[in-house]
Amino acid sequence: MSEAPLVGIIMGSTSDWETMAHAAKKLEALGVPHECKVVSAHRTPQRLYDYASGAADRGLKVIIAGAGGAAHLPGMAASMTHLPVLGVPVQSKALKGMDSLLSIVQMPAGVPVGTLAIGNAGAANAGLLAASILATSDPALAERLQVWRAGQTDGVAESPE
Ligand code: RP5
Repeated sequence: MSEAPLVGIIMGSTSDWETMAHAAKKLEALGVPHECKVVSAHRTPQRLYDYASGAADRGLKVIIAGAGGAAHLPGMAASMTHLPVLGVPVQSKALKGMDSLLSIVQMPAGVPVGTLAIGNAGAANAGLLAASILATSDPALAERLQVWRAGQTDGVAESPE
């Protein structure tokens, strides 16, 4: 997208992209400018500091952060910005994402992370939720979101056959 990004999608590893692409796809479908970056809390802490602390000044409005295992990325990002941070627990191999979920969801009071479901559904919903947040001050996006939701409703079959 050529417009300045409003949503920053960050993930701990390139291996998270398969999951986090579902967030990007929803933002693309709704015409929300966004960027996607690999930012690891453990392997690239300085990159995380620079990204999170500079996000608001660069014009970002929402951050979606996905990570797996000992998933500190969403919480650490939230600690360095006042922007809303949506956390996506990526499904890990060893513990099927329960480790990711518990690492992200149990934030101490004072630094919130809006935690979504484990895996692809969580990533897709993070994209939709970011769009909903932006739509509160963007009537055209609110209209696109409602059209998208109506299309989803229309697409549900009445019978399984
Ligand atoms: C986390 O470790 C990443 O978010 C990823 O989900 C997990 C495994 O990373 P790789 O070893 O595949 O790079 O930091």
